[in-house]
Formats: sequence, structure tokens, C-alpha cells
Amino acid sequence: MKITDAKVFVGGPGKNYVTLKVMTDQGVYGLGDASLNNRETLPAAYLNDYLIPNLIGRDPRNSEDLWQYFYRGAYFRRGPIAMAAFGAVDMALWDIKAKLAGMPLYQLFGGKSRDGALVYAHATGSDLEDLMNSIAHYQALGYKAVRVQCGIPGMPTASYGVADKGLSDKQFITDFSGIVPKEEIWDTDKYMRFMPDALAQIRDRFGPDLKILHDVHHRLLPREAAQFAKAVEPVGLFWLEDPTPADDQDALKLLRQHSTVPIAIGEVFNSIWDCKQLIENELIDFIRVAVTYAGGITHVKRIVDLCALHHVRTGFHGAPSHSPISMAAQAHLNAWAPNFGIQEYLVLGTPECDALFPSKHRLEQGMMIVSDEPGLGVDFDENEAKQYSYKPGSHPVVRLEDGTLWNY
Ligand code: GCO
Ligand code: MG
Repeated sequence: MKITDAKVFVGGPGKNYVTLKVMTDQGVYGLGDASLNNRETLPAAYLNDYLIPNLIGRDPRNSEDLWQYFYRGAYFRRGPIAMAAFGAVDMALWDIKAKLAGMPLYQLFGGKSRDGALVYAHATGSDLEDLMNSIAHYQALGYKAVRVQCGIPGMPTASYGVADKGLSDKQFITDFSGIVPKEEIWDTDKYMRFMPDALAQIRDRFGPDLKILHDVHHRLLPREAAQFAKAVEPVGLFWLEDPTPADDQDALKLLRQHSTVPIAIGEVFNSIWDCKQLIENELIDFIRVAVTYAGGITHVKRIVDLCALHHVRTGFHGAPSHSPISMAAQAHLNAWAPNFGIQEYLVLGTPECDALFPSKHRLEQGMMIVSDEPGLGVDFDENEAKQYSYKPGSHPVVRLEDGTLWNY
């Protein structure tokens, strides 16, 4: 069996999805996602210039060897661009293998460990009342878990995760007004004064059963993060995400000494080497990597297995930047993983997205129900894709009030 061709498409409804389609001499094809948010042209170029020419003629069933070939063969290892490109190839090869087997992908991992995978939605409010309404909205839709982000009184611009008026949470993550980012102002003192009490009020309003998550988005110093974690301890959060910048693995030690709040980190990690120390030293409770830019299914499964040895559960990244292809790959991992925790879930559900990526994966009462179709269980409509093309976009950049550059 041989790979005969592969193509990359960039574009999508409100997002620059990077979609890889790998064709074979047996008519079976596989799909992969390399949508590195706001840097999408780069994994697309990596695929077109380096990986696709090396794929033609190879046996698609040898996904492990091809992964090693690209990873070791690059000489310069890791990095989100390369890992996103390897990841897309890897997803496509697993898709082909499971289609050949005539099985849904989770069967190749060891079958299903659960019927539905718990997901969380994003509730957002410009103030606390607004946020309470947003939480109630998701609860009414059947969600059992919500991430809560709130505007901070006196903060000159919206804080992380809060949509501007008129914009839905799905739209605000990428600003399509151009490649030069907007700037936001951050004030740690105002955040520290407001947020713990706001979280306590949310718990009082919604009672003990709602799973409440909060994302600090890398904004605090280690000592501040430890203080914050201590302050929110009575709220009983499901998790506190990215309390400190994720590149410093030692930063969480102080927090761990002072608090038992569950910690989630890793949406920016692209390899097992970024989180090995955090996992082995049991400094985290949830791993946030995504198959999209952490080397695909082969590499993420390796991370999940290491996590299982250290009581770390999964909480894969699922911001709208990921296409339904990598969300499908994660749905299969979620169905299997013995150490599954939760899945962030925002991407599916718009009619345009469903038309471009038809699938039978579905959400029921806050649970993701994996499709039983062979392979990843998601398709890609090339005719639909013709209406979309790449649109430049960016994340905001964050500064303190005196102009010092801070972490987005
Ligand atoms: C999350 C994330 C995202 C990121 C975005 C950056 O927890 O969902 O923090 O919202 O900001 O993916 O590209
Ligand atoms: Mg996050």
C-alpha cells in the first residue's frame, strides 16, 4: 500500500483551519489538522515544502516509523510549527489505518472506557451578573462544567477570556482586523482583589454540583499564583488553569506547597519534554496538550500514558482554533483514556463548520458522544472548502499600565 498524493487547505468559517488530506493507491484517504492558531501559514508550508514530498510512495500503515522519520530526520527537534505538521500527518495515517480496519479509531487504542466524555463550555461576562447569566445559559443547555472568565472592575481593557460586547466567545480568540495585534492592559492587583470573591459568589449561586473551571492565562508570578490558589481553595474549583507562564516548570512548586487546588497546564506544550518534569514530580492534575500541535495522536498518547503513571488526568485543549478533525482525534482518545478528565469543547455546532467537516460526533447533555464510523469519523468537503481562504489574524498583546510587556 502506498501514499499517492497529499494536499493542504487553509481556511474555514471564521478560522484558518489547516487541513491535510492524504490519498492512497487503495482509494482510502486520511485527514489531519495542523491549525496552529494565528500562525497557520507556517505548518502549511512545513507540510507542503518538507513532509508531503517525503510521504509520496511510503506505506501509510507505518505511522510510528513515519513519525520517527520526520521527528528525528528534521535534526532540529520539537517546536509548535514542526509538531503541528507532524501531527497532521499522524492523524491522517491513523485515520487511514482505522478505515482499513473498518473500526472507529478508539478500537485501535483498546476500545471504549466510557460512553460519553465530560466537556466544558466557556462562560464569559463583562461583569459578574453578565457572567452569571452566561453560566445559567450553558447549564440550561445541559453542560455540567463551565470555564468562567469575568471582566475585572477598573481594568482599562477586557481581561483574558472576556468577549467584547457584541462578540461571541467563539469569535474573540482571533482578531481578524489584521496581523498587528491589539494591545490590552493587565493589572494583577485588581484581578487578585476581585476574582476570588467572584468565584465564591458563583459557587454560592450555582451550588455544589456545577464543575467550575477558571483560566488565569499565564498572568501571575509564582508567589501571586500560590496566594491566588490559597484564596480560591474554598470554592472547590474543578481546575485552575495556567496560573503561571507554562514555560517555567519550577514555577508550580510554590503553589503546590500552599494549596491543593487542582492545576491544569499545557495548551502551549508541543512535546513530552515540555511537561515531563511537571508530570513526574506530580506538580499538575490535568494535562492540556492538543493533538493539533503536540505531534498528533502518536505523541499525545505517549504523554497520556506517562500521565497515567502519576495520577494526572487529561483535559485536552479544545479552543475553536482546532478543527473538527483534531477534535475527533481527541474524542477517540477521550473515549479510550483510562485517565480521562474533561474535554474543552467549543468547535463543532455551527452549520458552516458542520458542512465543511461532516461527522456523527455529537454533544448530549454536556457529554461528547464519539462516532462509531470507521476512522476518525469526520470528513472534509472540498467543494465547501472552495469558498474559504487564509485571512490574517492575531492574538492581542498584553502590557502593564506602565507599558511593560506581559503574558497574553
Ligand atoms: C483556552 C485557551 C485559548 C487560547 C487560545 C490561543 O483555554 O481555551 O486559553 O482560549 O487563548 O487557544 O490561541
Ligand atoms: Mg487556556
